[in-house]
Amino acid sequence: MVHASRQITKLLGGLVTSTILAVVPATAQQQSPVQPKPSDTQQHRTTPGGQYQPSLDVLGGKPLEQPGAKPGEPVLSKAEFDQASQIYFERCAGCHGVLRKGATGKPLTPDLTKKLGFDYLRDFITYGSPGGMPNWGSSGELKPADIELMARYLLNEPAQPPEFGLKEMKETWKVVVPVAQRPTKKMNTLDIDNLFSVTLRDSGEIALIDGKTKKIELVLKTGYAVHISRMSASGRYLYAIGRDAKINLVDLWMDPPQTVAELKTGTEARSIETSKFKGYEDKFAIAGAYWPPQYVMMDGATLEPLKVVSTRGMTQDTQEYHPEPRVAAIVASHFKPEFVVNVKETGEILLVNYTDMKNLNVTSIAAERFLHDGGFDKTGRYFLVAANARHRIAIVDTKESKLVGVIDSGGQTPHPGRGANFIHPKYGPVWATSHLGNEAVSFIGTDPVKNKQHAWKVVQTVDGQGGGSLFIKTHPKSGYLYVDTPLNPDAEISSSVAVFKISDLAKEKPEFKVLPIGQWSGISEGARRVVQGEFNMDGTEIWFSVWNNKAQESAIVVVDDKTLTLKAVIKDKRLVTPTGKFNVYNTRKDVY
Ligand code: DHE
Repeated sequence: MVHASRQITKLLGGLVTSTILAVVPATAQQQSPVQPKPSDTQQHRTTPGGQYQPSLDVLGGKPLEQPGAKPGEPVLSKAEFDQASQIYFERCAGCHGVLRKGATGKPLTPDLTKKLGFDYLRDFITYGSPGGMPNWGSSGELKPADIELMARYLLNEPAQPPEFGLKEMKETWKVVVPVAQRPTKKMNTLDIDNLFSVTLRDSGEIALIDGKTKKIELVLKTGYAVHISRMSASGRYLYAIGRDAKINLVDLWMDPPQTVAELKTGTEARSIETSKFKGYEDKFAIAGAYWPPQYVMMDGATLEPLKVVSTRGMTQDTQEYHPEPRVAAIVASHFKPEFVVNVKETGEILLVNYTDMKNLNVTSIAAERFLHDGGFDKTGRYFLVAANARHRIAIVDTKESKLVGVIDSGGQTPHPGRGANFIHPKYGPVWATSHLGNEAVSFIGTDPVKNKQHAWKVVQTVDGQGGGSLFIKTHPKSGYLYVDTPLNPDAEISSSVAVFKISDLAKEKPEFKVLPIGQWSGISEGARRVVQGEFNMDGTEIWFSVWNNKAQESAIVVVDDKTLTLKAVIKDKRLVTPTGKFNVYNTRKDVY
């Protein structure tokens, strides 16, 4: 499975213990002053939550300037440095940070690593720890020579990847079709609102698939491994962002739709959104970056970068400086001309007002660290976001611009995607999340007016198939709640989804039905991970990706929502590694 190794990235979690002893000069040959505890080096299995960490794929492939070795530090040749940097950014930086200052994993700056010494580092990388550090050596993921190299690399100063400001962005900015040359009305016969934009992860493309005929209308070249697609408020424009922070702006009115502008907003990115407040429809776009840590606001029709804002700053709780707080989910407020920007490492939720970019007005809400993904409640007023490594959900009132609260999610490592909204038979309107770390599926009351006693509480948790869930989905017209489990270690579980009947949720132990989506796809090879359900526009069918690696066959399986039976299988040699799917209408209207 292509992404398995990329996601097993939790390196050295729990490495720096409180038992750091003496300061000693470090060389590759010296004896370690501290030895890993036997319990720390025992063979362990990395949890799905531990596996699902960012791999900075693009930074890993970029040339970096090598910091000179200080006296006592092991000297690395240029080739060794380049190889170690690639391993570090692809597998370690997601947890330990680009600058090694720590994130969900411990800091690994030389002042700390030198105290631990070469042997300790080598053994930890080899055996991992039950605290979350993968056993890179004993699992066979890294060879002994790579591990020795990494232990030496960590005794040196970290390399600082380059910044990416307005000047660099402007150098990448291309308006392929100027606004004046674009059509003034829809020129094609496509049913735009029922189109699905499907990420073809490993081919660097998106496919536009008709929601009714299931025909692939178009495959468009994009940046590297598009993460999400979002639509402008009118539905005319589609924005896709690659992991390499390259944005493609597609005009869906053209015949055929085509990329009309491009821009790179950094080196690594995962999020994009467009202005939705009345009077600002289609006007602005915003992209968040993992590296450099910043967000960028752009003209909605041309992608001209207008304002770049760094997210470097203090953590919300301990108020310590963090040099690389990544930008995770971004949504557009329906109540104010604001973007809701979630900053992972500082735990601040920023309400960025886009009416005056020169005198930028940002409301900074101290929420919880490790914000990742989330969505609105059914009224579109409250935004619920997972602070995944803290097992909590932060809730923001976008009308009043304030924090409603931060609550325990009811499970381990919540991962809602955008979540799922429905009327619970006992508790009224709820928003749901599943979890990466265990089988819990939690329902949080979202109606502070008619169901005040249940609002902003986990009113119920039910057991799904197991841990390793990434996305949960329903639709206002559906009577079912679908929970995927693509990262579960059991192949049968990762290739199927659990479905709860919403009207059964009042029962003490609601049962779920398992849909064997991988099997329904008719594909017999590969892991057939089933990921991210997405409804069609009228809420009658739900589409799942059957995600195999690049060399293998993948598919999209369409399920009839009324009967929970197989409706169609979309197979095509162009469907390379399909992952996220974004129905134009549901995405632009925040229907989930
Ligand atoms: Fe995602 C959403 C980050 C791995 C598929 N992913 C998001 C969002 C963030 C994010 C911040 C929310 C965007 C928003 O709402 O503005 N994802 C990350 C990572 O940092 C992580 C853990 C590791 C990495 O290196 O990227 C990661 N994500 C994955 C995958 O491996 C997935 C399954 C396949 C892939 O294509 O890479 C994946 N992420 C998705 C999808 C969404 C998403 C499909 C949008 C879901 C939705 O319904 O809105």
